[in-house]
Amino acid sequence: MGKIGQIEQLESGVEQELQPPPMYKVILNNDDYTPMEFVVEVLQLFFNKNHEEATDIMLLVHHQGKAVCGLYPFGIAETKVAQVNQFARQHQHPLLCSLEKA
Ligand code: TYC
Repeated sequence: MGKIGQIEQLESGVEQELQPPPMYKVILNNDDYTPMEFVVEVLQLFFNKNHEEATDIMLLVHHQGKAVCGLYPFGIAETKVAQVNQFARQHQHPLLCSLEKA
């Protein structure tokens, strides 16, 4: 067990704040209708990927059904999911972004 874990076990309470926040995976899910180039644009706009990285992730989703596009604390993950789903709806695409505990 690491040092921070030991402190937490000895004196649970204030020291809990030293723990890193729980992280959440932001997931892109495949569908049959969203254009590939739109997904690449989403990955560049919301997840700071370059065109090559974005294309690789998009193809992973296309072939596997889903892929992780980023790992964030809950508030940031939740905001990314809402922003991506709103952006997709604005453009009339069914693209679905979701969240899983890491
Ligand atoms: N499967 C889509 C197509 O063939 C492309 C796609 C990729 C859609 C990734 C969603 O998250 C996605 N146009």
